[in-house]
Amino acid sequence: EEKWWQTAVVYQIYPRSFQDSNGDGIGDIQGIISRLDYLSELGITAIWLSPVYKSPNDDNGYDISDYEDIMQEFGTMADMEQLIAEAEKRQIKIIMDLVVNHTSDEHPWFIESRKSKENEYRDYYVWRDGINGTEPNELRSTFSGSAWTLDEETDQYYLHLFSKKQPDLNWENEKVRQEVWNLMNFWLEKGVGGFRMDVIDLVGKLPDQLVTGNGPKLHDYLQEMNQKTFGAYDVMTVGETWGATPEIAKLYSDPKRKELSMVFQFEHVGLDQQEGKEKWDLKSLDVQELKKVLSKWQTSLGDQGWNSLFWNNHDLPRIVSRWGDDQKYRERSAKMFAILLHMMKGTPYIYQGEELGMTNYPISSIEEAEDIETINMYNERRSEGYTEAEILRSINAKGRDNARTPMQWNSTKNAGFTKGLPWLHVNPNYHEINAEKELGEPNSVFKTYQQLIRLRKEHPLVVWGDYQLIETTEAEVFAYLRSYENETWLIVGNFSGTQQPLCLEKLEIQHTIIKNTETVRTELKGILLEPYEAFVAKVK
Ligand code: GLO
Repeated sequence: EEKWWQTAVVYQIYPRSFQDSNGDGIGDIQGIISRLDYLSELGITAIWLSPVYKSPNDDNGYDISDYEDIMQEFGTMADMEQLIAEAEKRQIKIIMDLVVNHTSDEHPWFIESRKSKENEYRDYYVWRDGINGTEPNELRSTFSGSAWTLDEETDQYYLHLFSKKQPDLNWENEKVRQEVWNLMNFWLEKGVGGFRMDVIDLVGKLPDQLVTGNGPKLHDYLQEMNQKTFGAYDVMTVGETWGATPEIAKLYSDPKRKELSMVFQFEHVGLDQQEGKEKWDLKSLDVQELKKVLSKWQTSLGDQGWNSLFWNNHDLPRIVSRWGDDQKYRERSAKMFAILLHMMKGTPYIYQGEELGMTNYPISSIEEAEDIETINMYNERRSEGYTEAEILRSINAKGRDNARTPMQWNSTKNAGFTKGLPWLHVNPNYHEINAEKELGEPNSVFKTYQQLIRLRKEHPLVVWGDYQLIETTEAEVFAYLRSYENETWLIVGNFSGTQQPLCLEKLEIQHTIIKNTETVRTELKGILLEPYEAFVAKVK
């Protein structure tokens, strides 16, 4: 049975950086509403909204102090209801970011919990005694340092797999799960189109056994969640699952198990990181490996799952700067990434500004960083003896601020993002790269995304067709076939800044469907691809 989210294209909004409407330098909900027509024009059918709930912003909204209220800088509940209604008028669904592995330490539950060992909210969180005056064990926070912080009030440690201001909820406590179901139902009743579930693979943790991801009760909890909340609604749910393999993905998304619609897998975005180390420990991408990993995901889920397709999100650097060329071949390489991904099987996600080919923002000193993950890592590595230059290289390659700079709307001051002082630096290349300019050009990156979305809507082959990787002589040429009911499309992308030979003896081009160069391809035997060239052709 076909689901609406299988044909959807999702656009991720990071509200803080999307559009400011009141001049405080921070994006807001009215700003988003004012840009819905732009999103309609692009053609997307759902918005994944990064958190808009009340939050002290230690981690830009991923630390929530009230799940049923809106962050003051972003607006009010009335604004939020208006956003849902205005989006619906344009056939766009709103997918809420569900951050329930942890809350803010300013959430009333935690304020109560830390008061005394006897408090009725004590067991909402994970409290342990220290051992010989130090942390209960060696669990580490994703944002550097120990995952345990001592709270003087009761002389016990609480667990936080992220920042100190993000205490982990104790999902073993039935009352905690009931609170989560309640808040989810609150949003479902408001008419949202589903949930993106932040680090959901962590909620079954067993901290005493050093188990964080994929704990033994994880899937019981998700089945319970499905029954108690969205199971009765026609919504989409996507879990953020960092370590997922295809086998693990099926546990979440096999329709028979009644858990989630799909998960985000991150295997491909870990390929430029040294084995067993942190994301900051860089290595260059091997395109052959990328082809292998993406193809494995394309072919292994079968009817026990559904892929989510993405290069970018608010945690990742911009793809054109990361694996493309953000200078000479910026537009062409941005389109190459778009074509390769949007022709795959699954639900594509576009992160704000990706459709313009927005680039990373290079920083030259730590003072320019805003992100807590980056700042904590910097301090930790400085104390461990890394050089300033080494650390800055990692930050420029992988830091989360890269993708969080304000959306580039036009060439007026601050790229049209705000009339005030932007909370984070605007990339100075906004005169070159902005939405207004790209809407006016026939061959912009925006137009390529728009065309790709249209192709997905018009051709069932793009949604349902089988996927087959083609072995090419050159490692840097990514080629695959999609086929559906006697029709076959060939998708080719050159991942390098130099010409690359391609020879496909058995295929004949019937006509080109989309491309990113002037070159018109009529044959496939012994051709030389242009740098970053990509095209899609109907073949036989
Ligand atoms: C990635 C999240 C990230 C949050 C973290 C804590 O892992 O998307 O942005 O900082 O999950 O909520």
